[in-house]
Amino acid sequence: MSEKTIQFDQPQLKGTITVPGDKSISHRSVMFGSIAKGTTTVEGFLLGEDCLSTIDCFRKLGVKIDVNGTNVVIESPGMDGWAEPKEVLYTGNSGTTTRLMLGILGGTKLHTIMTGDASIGKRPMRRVADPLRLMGAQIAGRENGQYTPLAIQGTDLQAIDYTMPVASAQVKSAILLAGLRAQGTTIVRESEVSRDHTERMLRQFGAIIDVTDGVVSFEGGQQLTGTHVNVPGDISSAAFFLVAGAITKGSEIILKNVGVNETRAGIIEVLEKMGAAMRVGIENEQAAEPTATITISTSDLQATTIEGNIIPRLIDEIPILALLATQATGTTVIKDAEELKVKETDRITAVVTELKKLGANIEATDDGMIINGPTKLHGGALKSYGDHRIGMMAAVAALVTDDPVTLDDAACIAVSYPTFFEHLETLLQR
Ligand code: SPQ
Repeated sequence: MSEKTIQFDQPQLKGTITVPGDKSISHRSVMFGSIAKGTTTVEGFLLGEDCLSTIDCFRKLGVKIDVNGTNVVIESPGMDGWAEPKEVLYTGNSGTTTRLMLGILGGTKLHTIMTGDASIGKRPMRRVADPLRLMGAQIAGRENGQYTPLAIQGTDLQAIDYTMPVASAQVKSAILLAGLRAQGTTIVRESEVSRDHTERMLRQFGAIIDVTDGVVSFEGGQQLTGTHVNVPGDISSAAFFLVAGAITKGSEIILKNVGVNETRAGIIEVLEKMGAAMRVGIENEQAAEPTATITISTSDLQATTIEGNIIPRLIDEIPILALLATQATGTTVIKDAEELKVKETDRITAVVTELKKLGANIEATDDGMIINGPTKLHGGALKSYGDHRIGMMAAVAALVTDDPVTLDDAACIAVSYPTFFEHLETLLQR
């Protein structure tokens, strides 16, 4: 545990930061680079703990991965050349690593065991294991494969036509990755579109894939070819500074290199709807993953309703949007977000409990929360529950509290944003 007291005296945030690499895309760059035979180079890789867990797993499978700052070089013999690991594959705190690896490992010829930290041990895995079993995958684990540790005996797979019961990019991606090795055409049907980095990267690595009206389909047995991946900045990390800039008096922040893939950029729409003083300059619309420079200033915010198919496009931003709503005029309603309950912690309970400690007028509902604002927040002793996004929400809250915020475990922030406090320091006007 690393307790941290966060205190600011009439803070103002000004200046420019370049947001670190996207976590979802960084994971996938290593996974795809390891599946492909040959060399893949990655630029802008996120050196967060979750992505380092993914690298560690593939090294244990015999893939050569060199990390030099945020540049990564992957040299792989291709999936058929992977070695059966002598050790357990440790996925740390990373749901993405655990769930996507399950899809990848199911179609190898290898026996592997995967486990993670205490939080991973509580996160549901049958949402992935069940469709993979329909493809023929052999997966064993606690409560019939619901919880880690998971043992996977790789085998031949058959394609499936699967209708997603929940909007989840991890479930979709695990099936698509297993589909690479399956016989036949794998089809995944989504009623609400989740982040599509896997589909985009499949194309980047040379696969032919069709995406029409929420239906993803592609032929198994396609070989991937090593390539260059440019990882944009993570909009889920940028979100903390977008909100910090909007709620902290006398601020103007420029965020560079923010990934604005439309399946991730729901927060921009919400900020616009709430009246944020923000400019979004898109730079390379044609890139595999477009980016933008975003400027945000102190804003006069109005409450809003966040619901329906925008939820998967901003699911990880809800903790920080809840804080934003405490500073907006009126009642903000967040619904259709029950998926928050199965993240690193139950993010509905965690957000409501912690913001209440600061004096927020916020109530939990079954599928979200209701927040009345604006409220003057005071200080307090907050818990992160080991969840990086709750930790960063607490730190940003300290910008608008009149007393210090003490955070029980600030180290967990390194999961996705190891330079978070440095960036905050850069922006603070002393
Ligand atoms: O990897 P992990 O731990 O699941 O990370 C989180 C996060 O907040 O960083 C969720 F807790 O992001 C997920 C995201 O919520 C990353 C992800 C992906 O890269 O595919 C997809 C989302 O999860 P899901 O369950 O909706 O597919």
